[in-house]
Amino acid sequence: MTATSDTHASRQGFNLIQTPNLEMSTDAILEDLTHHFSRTLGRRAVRTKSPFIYQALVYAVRDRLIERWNRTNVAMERDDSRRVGYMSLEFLMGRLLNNALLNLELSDAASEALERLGMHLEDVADCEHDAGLGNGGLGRLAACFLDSCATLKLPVVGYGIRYQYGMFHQHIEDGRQIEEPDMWLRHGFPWEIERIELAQTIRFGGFSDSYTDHHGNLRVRWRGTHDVLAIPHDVPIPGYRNEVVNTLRLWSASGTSEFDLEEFNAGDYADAVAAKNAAENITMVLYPNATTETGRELRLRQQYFLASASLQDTLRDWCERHGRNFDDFAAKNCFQLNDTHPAVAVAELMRLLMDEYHLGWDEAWEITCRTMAYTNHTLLPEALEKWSVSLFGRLLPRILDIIYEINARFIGEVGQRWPGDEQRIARMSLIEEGPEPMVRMAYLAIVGSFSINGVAALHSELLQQGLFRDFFELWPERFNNKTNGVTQRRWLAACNPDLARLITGKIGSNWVVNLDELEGLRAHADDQAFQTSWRNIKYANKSRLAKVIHKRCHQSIDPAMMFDVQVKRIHEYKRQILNVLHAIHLYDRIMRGDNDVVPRAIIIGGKAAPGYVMAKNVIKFINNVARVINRSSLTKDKLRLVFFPDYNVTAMELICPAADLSEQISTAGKEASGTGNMKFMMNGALTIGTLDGANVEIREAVGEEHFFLFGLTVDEIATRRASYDPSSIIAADQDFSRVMKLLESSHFNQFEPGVLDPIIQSIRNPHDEWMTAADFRSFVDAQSRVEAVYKDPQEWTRKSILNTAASGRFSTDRTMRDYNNDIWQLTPIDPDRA
Ligand code: 26V
Repeated sequence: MTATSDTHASRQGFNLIQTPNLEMSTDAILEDLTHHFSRTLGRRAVRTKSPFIYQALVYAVRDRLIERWNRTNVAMERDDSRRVGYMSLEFLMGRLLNNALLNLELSDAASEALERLGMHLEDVADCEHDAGLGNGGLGRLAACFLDSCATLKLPVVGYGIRYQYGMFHQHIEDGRQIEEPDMWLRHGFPWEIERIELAQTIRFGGFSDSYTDHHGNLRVRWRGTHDVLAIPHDVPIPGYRNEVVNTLRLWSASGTSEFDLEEFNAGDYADAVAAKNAAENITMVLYPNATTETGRELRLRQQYFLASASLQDTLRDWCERHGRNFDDFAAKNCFQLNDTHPAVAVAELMRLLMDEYHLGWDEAWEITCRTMAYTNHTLLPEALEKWSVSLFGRLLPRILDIIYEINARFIGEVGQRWPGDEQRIARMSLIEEGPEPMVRMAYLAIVGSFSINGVAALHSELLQQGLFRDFFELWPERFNNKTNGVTQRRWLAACNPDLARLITGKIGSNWVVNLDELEGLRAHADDQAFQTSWRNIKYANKSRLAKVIHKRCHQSIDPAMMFDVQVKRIHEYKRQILNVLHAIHLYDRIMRGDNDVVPRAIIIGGKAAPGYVMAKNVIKFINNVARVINRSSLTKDKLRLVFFPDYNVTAMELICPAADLSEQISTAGKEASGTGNMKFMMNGALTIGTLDGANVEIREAVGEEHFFLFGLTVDEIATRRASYDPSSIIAADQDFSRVMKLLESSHFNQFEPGVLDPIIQSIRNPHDEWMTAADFRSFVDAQSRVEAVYKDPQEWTRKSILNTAASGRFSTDRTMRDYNNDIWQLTPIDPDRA
């Protein structure tokens, strides 16, 4: 390609390394802020809470990021760095301003500049809308990974979708969830840079057709397609004070002009515009994770759109730098698949290499299997993705051909290893046979990947021994564990500044980049003065949260109460129901005149997928019980139950520094890892939890005496299931019987007959998948141990300090080092070397 060397030369010619960094002083920030406010945005009057001051500040910060961004990209090109494309349908970024200021060491300058205009950074930062491009843990994990990769200088590009509407907003009316669309782009997204010059064409529909090329080779082409343009929008991801700025590339769908013109010539102007609209639908909305959302055609379109755009982008860049020589492609590229959502990338890379770049099957397959790596995030069978063969054939006919061929060759391999084992072949086939044959996306991901990992030690073990057992027997060397983490920059340094300062005062500030150094706090766990400061900060954080709760829920809670918190998506397996049963038990104790109840505010928050009826019933249940408890004069200083509405990343930044007790109470074997558990621990909460997901490792790290364990183990759950009889468990337990009696006497739904029946039935159902009743007694006993410790503030504070001290290994810095050592093998970027 002649264009190749030109592009390369022009990039080299425009040498950005020579550009000096913009100044980081207060004066310089103020000057740029006013410049952007008046010139870029064309505004005059400065009003507090105006989104334009926020935007102007972002532009001033972005200018400083862009220089570092350019230098990072120049360094990666110069060194021909091996790189990773982290492919994810979700990046739950939250707000970006505070994080960018922290990482660029600009917080003070920005704050002072705004003070000179009579404004506070906090108020200005409050104008930022969360980038809620994710459902929960999986999406937030991807965002934490990006922060850690940039901080470790790892050349990792995030590839995702720029949804017009992110995670819906939640309102509560009559105790029920009401969804409202999240129009997060209404005032623009000042962090992004649209790069129309890098747009890619994505094909859908049509048919595949073989032909013979000029050299007499039999080839396949995909014809008669309906095409959509994928336009990248780049978001800068700054490392912590290290001159590196990585890229999150989000794709947005747009109609292609060629396609419009074709329709237009046929005289169907309106149809042409409608088709453009249909194209743009692809990136319109983030899908909520509910089983009702499975099998939806638009979701498969999103998945293929992301996979194809990202792979084409990587191949374009490769060819610009190396021409059409793919000898080193696998040595220089790796794609990490965040769950099976982008797993169609396995077949798409085969298609691109064979049909577009004319490699043979074997060569293309070797490249694919050496570049793809797959992370599994769930054991729940209903969450395992399958797409009907007929939908695949209609939407992506050429991709279906390739999947069939991959499967035929794979089945051949299984047959050689286990001759005559037809059952095993049927179990392992990428195609599930039946009246409606389905493509099993997890199996496609496994067959095409050199690495398959789970997200906590227990979860990875269960994958190998259960869900993926057959594959583990075939390729044990491909399986590994990578325990999740969270970034301490957002989840301690930024969200809990007072605690961060106290910690730094004791052990220095290096924990911000090496979280293991928190171990140094152990030595101070018994220090009375340190304990007092620690407790005072927690109290102040609780007061801050109490104020927000008062504003949003019109509910007063005393910061002296124990803050007992469960915030996460509403799902049956997470057992919010169990938490409410305990709240009812405490209410019952108070009503019986028990004066020993430790004053407690139970705070529950989370969204239910709009189509997940039972999860919505759970929200109604929480709110109904809350209304009764909070109205009683007897409970006034003893017990509050609060449903925190519209829980999101920004809410967690307020909530986790204020928690005393972290509820991690899923049925053992159901929560792959959990990451909220890690945020709470880092901020000094004690955990009450089952032996599930990363709880196991949290307990190990802090020591069993500093963790409130309860509930059946994975094995016990399996053994008990066969003879599970909730009603006899209830009858044999006085406390439980009283709780159920209150529930069943309509005490919490006096004027709403029957509304809680689904909840009651699920608790009493012998086939209750989540076995809530089985863990009631053990949970209540563990909560009594919590009360006993909470009554001794010194002991509680000591345990709180020890929890923070032991949270070092739950940094995504550690997680990313593990991925890099075992899977990616990247060399850090060196943007400073000329
Ligand atoms: C599934 C679906 C299916 C229907 C369409 C939309 C959609 C969106 C997401 C999902 C995936 C659910 C898997 C998941 O979120 N797993 C969580 O991953 C966290 C990070 O590893 C982990 O901490 C949680 O335990 C795990 O539940």
